[in-house]
Amino acid sequence: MSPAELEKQTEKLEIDDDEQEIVEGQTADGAAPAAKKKKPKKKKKKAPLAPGNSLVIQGQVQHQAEPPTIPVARLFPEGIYPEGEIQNYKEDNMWRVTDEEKRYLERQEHDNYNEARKCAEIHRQVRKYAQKTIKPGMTMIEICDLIENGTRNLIEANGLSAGIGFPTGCSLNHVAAHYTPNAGDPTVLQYDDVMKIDFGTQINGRIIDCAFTMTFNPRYDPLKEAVKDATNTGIREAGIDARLCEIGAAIQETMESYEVELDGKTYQVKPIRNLNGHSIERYQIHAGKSVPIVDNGDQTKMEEGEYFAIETFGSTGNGYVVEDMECSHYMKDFHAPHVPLKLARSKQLLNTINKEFGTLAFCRRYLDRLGEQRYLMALKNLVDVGIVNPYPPLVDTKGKGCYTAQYEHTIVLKPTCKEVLTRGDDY
Ligand SMILES: [Co+2]
Repeated sequence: MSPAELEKQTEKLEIDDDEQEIVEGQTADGAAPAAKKKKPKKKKKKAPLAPGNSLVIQGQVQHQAEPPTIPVARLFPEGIYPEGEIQNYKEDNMWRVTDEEKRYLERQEHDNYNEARKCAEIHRQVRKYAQKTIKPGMTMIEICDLIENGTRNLIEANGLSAGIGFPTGCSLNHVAAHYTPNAGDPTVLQYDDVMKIDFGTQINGRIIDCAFTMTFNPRYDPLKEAVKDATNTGIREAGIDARLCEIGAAIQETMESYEVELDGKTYQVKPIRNLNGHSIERYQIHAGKSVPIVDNGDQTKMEEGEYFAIETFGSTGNGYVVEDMECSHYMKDFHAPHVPLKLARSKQLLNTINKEFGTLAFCRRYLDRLGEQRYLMALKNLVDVGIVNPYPPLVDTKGKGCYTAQYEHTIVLKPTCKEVLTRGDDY
């Protein structure tokens, strides 16, 4: 049974249960003949918290609204969010599943996992609406607004403690990553576009980083399939003590086993060899370890407790990206030096950045909405002195036939098992 079917069935069972409860309620009101013996109250089975958009609360099925506006905290009033997909560790680490000490350690972390699961649930609900709603003809700004407003509503955005994790990537075609529109960008989504939607959510700095690819022309389906499979390969190979280069090699092998035909030409899908997954820590989207998507010889191992974004990119171009186009993404350097700033405008802009984003990534549109104006010189100054780093779009070969796709999940290497926090019934 697919997760979607399972969820539907669970929901149906729960509704049946509730109907029964209503009947019992009427009996208690004295509406039924007194002779009727009251049935012992059946212990209500708790609904499994399946990832999805609905939950049964006291006989009501609560659904997310469209567009998404209901804070997830209201859909999960007990404050317990659905677990992601659990994958057991392999071979040498199988003992962890039942080990008492590891189970104890894992229980200690419950609140942290729950926070990450809340972020992941918001991602699932927002992307479900995005996948249903985004159509050719929309501007890139409309697309980002839809996703970002959804995130802000569901997470109850509140400065640094909850909100958007990083700018919404909506890179098109040969552009693989780090494109989001700046104000006035007139770009309109086309039927033949390949768009990577890469957006994030964060609570107390715990960032969920998760991405998918949207296309409308079915000719790209094998490209998407290749990358989805490659990302799932990376997730499967990830684990405590797993070597990064071996994960990369497995991803590469899967990716390259696919071909895609475009305009009568056949392309072997290539991994974009200078793009990586990455470890994530609080308020630090790239925490130091890179997860390659080719065999790069890196012998570094993954470790217990680490969070990773496992992301892979497939391309029908060179399989190599360079920086190009106007920059929209910026982020304060996590180890930014303390530099005395000469320009008052730069100081003021840095105050805004510290207060609103800290070391989280942001884009020019986020400064615009905070009311910042004519900030480009000050921003350049902060870049020049090394406090802020720019992240321009990353592009593969421009030209006919170059398209790139991406899939990404956030996982956590818990003491007893691996949890794919952002898994949904879509990918
Ligand atoms: Co990422």
